[in-house]
Amino acid sequence: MEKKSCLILALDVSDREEALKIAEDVSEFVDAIKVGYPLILATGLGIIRELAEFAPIIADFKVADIPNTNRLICEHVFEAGTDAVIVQGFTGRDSLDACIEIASEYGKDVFVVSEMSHPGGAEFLQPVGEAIARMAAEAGAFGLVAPATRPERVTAIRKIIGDKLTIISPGVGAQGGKASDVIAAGADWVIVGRAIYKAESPREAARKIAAEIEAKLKGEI
Ligand code: NUP
Repeated sequence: MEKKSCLILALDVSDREEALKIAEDVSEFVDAIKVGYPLILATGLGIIRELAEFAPIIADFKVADIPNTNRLICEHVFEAGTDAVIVQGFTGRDSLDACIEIASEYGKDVFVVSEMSHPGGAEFLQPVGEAIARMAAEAGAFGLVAPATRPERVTAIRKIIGDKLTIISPGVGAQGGKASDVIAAGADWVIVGRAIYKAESPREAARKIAAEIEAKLKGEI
């Protein structure tokens, strides 16, 4: 995944035409499109290849099962044409290893959730988030998912993993996080859903967030 705008679109709409239209409109300003259960359950896995014409695709299935089931899920995900999959880390090293093994067979990437961005993410996951980050680094994951709603946690996780892994960070916009703060805290990419796809002009919303990130990276703000 090439780092240009440092922005990833979370495309959680449920209509195929709407999804394709938004993807086309914003493609100039996003480095990847993240798809998950809402879009895939509504439209089917085939949408992945259609969307892949506009940007690399990250499948947010938060895979969280025993190693054999994880392996089977990841095979389907990569066969469908995705470039990366998001998996949970709390299931342990063997479950994560199964995902990474399949990903490397396909030449694809695995992102591991270390801590979730919603308030409930602080209840059970946050206390083990740093241990999950360490495990993901040891296991050879490509990156981590860390919360834009708590930039200080992104910084703490960045300290643990150094430059070894990338960080993608959801929670900007609708959940209250600010793109430039999260990039300053150490994230490589911010993930934005509703603040783009629910905007009157998704293209303009994406352009503005990309411009904010660029200004931060150039030290202009
Ligand atoms: O911790 C997480 N928080 C989160 O919001 C991990 C995620 N994968 N996500 C996803 O990011 C969430 O499922 C949604 O697809 C996207 C954020 O969307 P929005 O809050 O910007 O609309």
